[in-house]
Amino acid sequence: MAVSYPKELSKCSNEEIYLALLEHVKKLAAQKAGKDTAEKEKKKLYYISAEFLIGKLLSNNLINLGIYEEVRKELEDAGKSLSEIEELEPEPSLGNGGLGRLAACFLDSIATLGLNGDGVGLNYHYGLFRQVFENNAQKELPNPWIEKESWLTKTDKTYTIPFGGFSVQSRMYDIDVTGYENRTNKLHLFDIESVDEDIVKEGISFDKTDIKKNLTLFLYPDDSDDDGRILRVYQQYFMVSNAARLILDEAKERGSDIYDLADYAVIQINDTHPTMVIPELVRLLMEEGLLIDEAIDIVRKTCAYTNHTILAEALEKWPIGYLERAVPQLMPIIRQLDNRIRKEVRDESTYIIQDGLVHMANLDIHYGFSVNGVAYLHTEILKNSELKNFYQLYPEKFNNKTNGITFRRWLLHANPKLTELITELIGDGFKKDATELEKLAQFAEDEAVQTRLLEVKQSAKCELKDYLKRTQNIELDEHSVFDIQIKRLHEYKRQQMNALYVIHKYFDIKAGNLPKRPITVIFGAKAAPAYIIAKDIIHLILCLQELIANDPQVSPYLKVVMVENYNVTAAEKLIPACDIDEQISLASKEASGTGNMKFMLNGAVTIGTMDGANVEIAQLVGEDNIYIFGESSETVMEHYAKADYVSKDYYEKDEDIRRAVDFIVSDELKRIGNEEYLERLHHELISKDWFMTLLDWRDYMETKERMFADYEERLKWAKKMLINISQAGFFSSDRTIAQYNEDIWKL
Ligand code: DL6
Repeated sequence: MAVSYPKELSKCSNEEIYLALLEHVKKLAAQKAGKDTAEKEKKKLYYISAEFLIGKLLSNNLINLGIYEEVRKELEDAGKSLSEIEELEPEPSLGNGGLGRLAACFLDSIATLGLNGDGVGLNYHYGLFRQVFENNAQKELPNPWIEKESWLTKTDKTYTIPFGGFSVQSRMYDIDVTGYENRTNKLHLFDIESVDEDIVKEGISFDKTDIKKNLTLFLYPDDSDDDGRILRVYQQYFMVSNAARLILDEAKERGSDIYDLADYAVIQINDTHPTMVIPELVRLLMEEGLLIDEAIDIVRKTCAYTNHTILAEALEKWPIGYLERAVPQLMPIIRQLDNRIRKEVRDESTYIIQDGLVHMANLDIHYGFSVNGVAYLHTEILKNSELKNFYQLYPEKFNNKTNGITFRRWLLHANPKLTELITELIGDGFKKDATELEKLAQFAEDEAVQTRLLEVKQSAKCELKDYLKRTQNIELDEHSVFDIQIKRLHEYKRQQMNALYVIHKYFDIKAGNLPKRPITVIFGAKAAPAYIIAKDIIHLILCLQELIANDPQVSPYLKVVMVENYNVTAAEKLIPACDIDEQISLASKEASGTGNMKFMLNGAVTIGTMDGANVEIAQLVGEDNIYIFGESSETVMEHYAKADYVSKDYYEKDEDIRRAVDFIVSDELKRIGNEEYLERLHHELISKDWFMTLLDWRDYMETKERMFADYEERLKWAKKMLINISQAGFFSSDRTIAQYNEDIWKL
């Protein structure tokens, strides 16, 4: 089927071409969806998630439908550029970070493996916020992405969703999820028609109490007050009530008599945001005439839970009062669920209701049939420490599913030149079976291949330079080392440690110790609007960026770049161009990380702690090909247990640390920055430092120096890059999804 352009291709505007391609892809995808569902598979997976960070879809869909090259060539022949056309596509910001991007990778792999599984979430009009920088600080703005013509298809599916005192009418919108040369599945996004985008005033503030107007406006609305938190409960219930109704409807259509629901549906609860699906499904089954014990029994066989964090504060606990107000129909069921546990289980720490709070993860673990962590170390920590009491109760439920990424987006699409080189060296089998990348190891000592790999990297660096110049007016020196840290801003991820290194280097250069080659330290991160210290860290980085750029003594050797509004599109440019990848979380705190996988796949070398999936990467690539530093997770957990970490001790005994930390409140920085923010961050670091920045800082700094020295041995470095790429196959989300299916979903 040919694309139908409105006029001769060379005369079309980019916008006309974009719209024609959008239409064409939707038609092709629909054809494949039609064929597959006609086969009527019995059991279906529902992946419920508050976030789906899907990124732009055009190229990805063209690749998955097998027509990318054909379309690109046709456009090129007519003097048009597909990458320029892609720039017109707005990026949906339906996610915050790794958790949402993982959900998007999973949908891609589910369809690619030919599995019957859809995503279910919410159609946020303004997504997460759009980040802009003003006065060296983050400011949040709405991030609209829904245009008249978009990937969304309005469906006929609507439900009446009851809340305390009122109800709303939902509507389901679908986005096609194309598998790589395979079936098309769906991402179902629920919405209500009464949402009013005009209620948003000043940045992203709006009346949080007007639920009919604000329900699906933003992902993660500000939860610094009761109204904001209750709004999250409304959103979560709206998501799961719609999901549960859809699941029941579709199961019946496929022949279920409801009693056998578990043979027709399996639900993956992605983090605790969708947890209310458990009581809601029980409630809906009871409305169908089932007894509560029957309903619970069915739900227990249907729901599985993925844990994505060990940060206690990130495990949701909702006050009973919120639930009674927003979703009063659910509280009696939750109480019944809790009472059953109280009768069966002695260990009070596992109860669902404690001190007036409903512990969402506890509900998942008691009433789900599977609990998984997202990397080996993370799952071990859950079993042996954070969720130990649950593990003792239900050892059979716990399992690990190390995260993965889709190579279609993060290699084929993001890095066509590397894809081409790999294909030339080992054929294109790796596109379907990522473990074939191991064949690259045979070229590890091949100088011609090493040289070509360095050329590919250089060209990606030039592309990033063009992209940042064009979109953000940032100047990069493509001959400098690109040292990149891109991820959500959180103290446990320790961007502040990297910033302290920058300060150290600044002093070094001032003292005449010049690096062999200029260094560009690139950050990309959004901070949650109410997370004050995270915003202070962004402020520090922006101030350093300005200070160094204006210092003629330092700027030829060191540059700091904070990319504005870091998102999937920016990541697709940054990752292929990266030399040094920063994965420097405090050991035991990063559940997995998936950026680390994307970077290694694109030939970056990682500096990291033994945390999350770094542990598995280190095992695969060996110690010569990753730079590990810092205290182990055991030591860190011991410090927490004994409460014996005192950051001030490190500050006082290490002169370099003290100098770097004190520079935060120096006159030079205060002249550019906000004194209050800088003082607050300084105070936090020396009086609290909950994520132990100063504990690991010296080792970090020394390891980084070693890395910069090694970087100068270009061919040896290229060998490290090659080994990283060759070992990345394990981190394909196709492997992860195959394991979910084999152990949990059994589709
Ligand atoms: O599993 C996906 C992703 C992991 O790779 C990250 O390590 C982890 O931080 C993230 N978890 C969350 C949940 N909340 N918190 N914090 O986003 O999940």
